[in-house]
Amino acid sequence: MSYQSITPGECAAKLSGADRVVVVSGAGLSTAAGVPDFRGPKGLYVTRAYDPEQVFEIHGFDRDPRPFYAFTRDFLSLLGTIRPTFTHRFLVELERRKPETTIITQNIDGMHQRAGSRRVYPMHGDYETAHCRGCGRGYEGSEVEAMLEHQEVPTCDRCGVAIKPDVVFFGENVRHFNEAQSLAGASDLMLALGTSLTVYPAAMLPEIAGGEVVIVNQGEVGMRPRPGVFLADANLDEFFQSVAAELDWSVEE
Ligand code: CNA
Ligand code: ZN
Repeated sequence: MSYQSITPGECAAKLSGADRVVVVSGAGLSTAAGVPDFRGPKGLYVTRAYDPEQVFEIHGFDRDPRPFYAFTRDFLSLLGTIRPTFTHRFLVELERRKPETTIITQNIDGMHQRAGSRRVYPMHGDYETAHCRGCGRGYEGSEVEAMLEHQEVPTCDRCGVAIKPDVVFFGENVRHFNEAQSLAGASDLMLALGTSLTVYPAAMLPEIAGGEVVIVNQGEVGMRPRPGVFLADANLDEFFQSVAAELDWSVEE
């Protein structure tokens, strides 16, 4: 069985008929803003600018947190210079019109929140808070950022061990998984956007979706086709510009 393809017009019609829309978003949503993904053509698994399996691996961090902080320095300074994409802004409009819309994101870039989406569950955590790996003391993301100005690795005031931002690493539990599961089950339409659907457990959410699923992703996705799952192999911003035009929604800058 192959995927049933879907046009922006058909996606617009599905959105019109839905109330409980659940969006599962991935790194592809932010590539147009200039943030490299993992598995896309310019992703970190291809360019190896950073090795994700080394940078985001919890035992590796405990042995040597420097590779993660080298990545983090670059990543945070990049975030300071970029803006949400059209698709981020489209999702803000979607929530304005359909207040039960929820976003479950695998992204750690905070772009949904910056764009103005309110019901956002960052399954892979974010840089808003941090914890010491030694004594567990909590820190604000802004404190860690300030320490980065004069320390290669921010360390705990109390015990001297490295502080780790609350970004979920390989080998750690994801956040909000129970909510994510029940939201997926209760959804009447799921949009899986810019995700290769290969990182578990986020990748299982479309499998347990209560209603139809529309995947918009350029390139391969790791989900088996089944009835009720539609795929557009398309550029996200172009696709949602067409969806917005079909719906006659104006999307704010
Ligand atoms: P992924 O496995 O890198 O997949 C991204 C997918 O998006 C790929 O299939 C790309 O081909 C596709 N894609 C890229 N650009 C576009 C576009 N403009 N339009 C349509 N499709 C596009 O990333 P996933 O999110 O599936 O994997 C989960 C990992 C990646 C999570 O742990 C994230 O934390 C992690 N990650 C996050 C960010 C971020 O926060 N922006 C960046 C890089 C990696
Ligand atoms: Zn400590």
